[in-house]
Amino acid sequence: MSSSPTPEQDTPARFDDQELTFGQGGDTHQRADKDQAVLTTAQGIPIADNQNSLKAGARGPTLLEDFVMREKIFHFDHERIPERVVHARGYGAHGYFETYDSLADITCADLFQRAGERTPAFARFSTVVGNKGSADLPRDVRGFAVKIYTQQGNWDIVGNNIPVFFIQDAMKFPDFVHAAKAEPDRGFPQAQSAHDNFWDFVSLTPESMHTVIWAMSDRAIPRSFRTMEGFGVHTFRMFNAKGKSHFVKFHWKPKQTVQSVVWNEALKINGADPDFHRRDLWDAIGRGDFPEWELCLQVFDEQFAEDFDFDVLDPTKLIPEEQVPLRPVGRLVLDRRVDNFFADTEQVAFCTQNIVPGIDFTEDPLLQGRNFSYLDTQLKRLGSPNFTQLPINAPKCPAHNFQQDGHMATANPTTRANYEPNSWGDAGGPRETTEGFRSAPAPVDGPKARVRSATFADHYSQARQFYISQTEVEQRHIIAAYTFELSKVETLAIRKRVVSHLLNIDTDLAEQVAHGLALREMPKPATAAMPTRTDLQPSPALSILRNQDKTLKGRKVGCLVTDGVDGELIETLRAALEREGGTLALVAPMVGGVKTAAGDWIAADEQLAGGPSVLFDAVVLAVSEDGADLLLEEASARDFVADAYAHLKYIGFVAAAEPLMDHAGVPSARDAGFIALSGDDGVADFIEAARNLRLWEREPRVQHL
Ligand code: HDE
Repeated sequence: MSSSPTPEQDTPARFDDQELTFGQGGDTHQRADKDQAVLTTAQGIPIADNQNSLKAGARGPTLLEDFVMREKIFHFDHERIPERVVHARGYGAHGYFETYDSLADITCADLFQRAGERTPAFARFSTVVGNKGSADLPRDVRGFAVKIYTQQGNWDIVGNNIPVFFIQDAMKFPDFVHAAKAEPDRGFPQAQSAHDNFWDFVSLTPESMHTVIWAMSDRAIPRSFRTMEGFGVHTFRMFNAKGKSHFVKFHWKPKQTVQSVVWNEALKINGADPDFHRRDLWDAIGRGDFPEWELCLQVFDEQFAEDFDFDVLDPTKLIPEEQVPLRPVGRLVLDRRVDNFFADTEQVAFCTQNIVPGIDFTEDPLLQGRNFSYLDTQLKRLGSPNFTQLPINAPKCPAHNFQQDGHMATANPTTRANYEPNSWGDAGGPRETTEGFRSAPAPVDGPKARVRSATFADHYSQARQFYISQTEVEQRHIIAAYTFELSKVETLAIRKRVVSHLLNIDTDLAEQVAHGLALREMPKPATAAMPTRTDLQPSPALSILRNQDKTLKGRKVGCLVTDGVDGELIETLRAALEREGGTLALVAPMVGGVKTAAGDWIAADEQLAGGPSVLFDAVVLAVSEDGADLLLEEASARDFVADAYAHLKYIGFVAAAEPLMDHAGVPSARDAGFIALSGDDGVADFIEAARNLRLWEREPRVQHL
């Protein structure tokens, strides 16, 4: 198997010294030399001219007999496959799952039996609402899907980065998705929930209120795929060799710590680098900083399920970690980029029904509907039931059955028997095993009916619990997010209807959003199927900021440099950051680089116009006096500083940068987020401060709405 190229290998070694010949019309011909593959058609016929179609005369019509061109264009015409109806935009990577200890007490699933065993895995992260070509940072739930190629078949945990979902019954999924995606008459907005249809639907669907408040929190604008939690959402079952069954919920905890961006930054990142998240994953793996998540289980029994405040089959509810602590059972490490985006990330086909012996479903009505949907959608998307034979989808353990034929069949049986039972003995093909998948014998009883269980009726209590578990900073962000989104809603009645629900969650939240919308009249609280419980205690685990590690590991610092920069300072900074596990990117007026005060040349990573500060976790202004002077006339330099300030970033600076900071509107009484790089400890002080990632105390000075 070929390994991913290192960053240096990304550029072809022979770039500068290729042999070129030119044809009659000046067209370029690159001929294969002895070490190079020959260009052929799909049928293997060598191609002499890849520049010109076959014509009757130099200026005449193209001939139908030109099979080389026809095959080339035919294939191109069919390059696209349908994008995913949801989660179209995504990015994946390979890696492995490592089991910590035997979990035999809980499950007989093969991958959990042997401590330290590594099982190959593939993960795909995604946004939900946007089309395949949309940007990485809309306000949206993120998909977090993992395929683990176990020795007893593929197990897919097709989860999200938010532990609950908008609806309780699969029956409502098409309505929800239609309402969230672009409005059908106008075909926009793209990748946004900030529009009438989304808010109309959710405000008429009170069960969505818990997930909506998560979506209005910073969880919906992650800094990186690497800094997201993942959740299986539904309650699943696990059972051990003796048949003893437990309920479980799956959690992925990022080793990189959870981190989000701020909303104004997200808006700008979408313009500056729409591929921000995929590039980040690609880069991290390329530099050997392999992202890692710990798989943790919440394990509980029927009795707990009976006693718990909510129905464990209701996917709009979570179980606070304080009530059922997480049990770490293994880790997922992503250590290999895809060799080809289409082959792996596009063609990977996740399915909630890919489950292995020892794990089972519950009757969660959303999960039950998903179990139908995924296989069905893959057939449409990949065009053949043989998508399971594609390398990314094929199990890595032996797979034998009597399925046959179909479009693009590549794994074809060679034996006579294509049915079972048969009397062909050893030549008769595969047989059943007593070790095979069995469903947990959960009793099922009841009349057929289209009903929603009364135990699903509390729609507000956990939304309130989520809100009161947040820090004040996070609550402010939630208020601002509702205000932003509802300000894009044109219909006043919908804005009011949402506020009427917020009144059932938290009065202050509702009032602040109403104020932000300049609602002249406060609506009455929405009619609630069940009153909001006020006895649920805050769950600190639900807050990002209460749990964030202070670290620059895996983070990127952007340093603005000009000619005359202090080269030693840059080297000290680079070395200090590398010790932290972070990286330094130099942003210069020209990408070729700058000349240091000592006359050395240092190459830049970004040109200023394409390297705004939104791309970095912290910034340094290392300009010279002359350089700062020139940059005073450069709008992108002003934005670099003004945005870093507005986005609450730590800013290291040299004295020569002061005029630039004044020009960018930074108040002259610099706050604790500004660290002078003068003196011996300047760089160390900056690193220590920047580990905090954001100076939240600054926020009230830069944002009131
Ligand atoms: Fe999905 N979902 N979903 N979903 N979902 C799909 O399958 C569906 C739900 C999730 O990276 C589709 O291959 C229904 C919850 C992820 O390839 C489709 C319902 C959760 C991905 C589908 C849900 C998810 C999908 C579209 C409600 C979190 C991307 C393309 C009953 C636990 C996987 C595809 C990837 C993709 C159906 C709700 C996660 C149409 C019917 C809840 C991460 O089959």
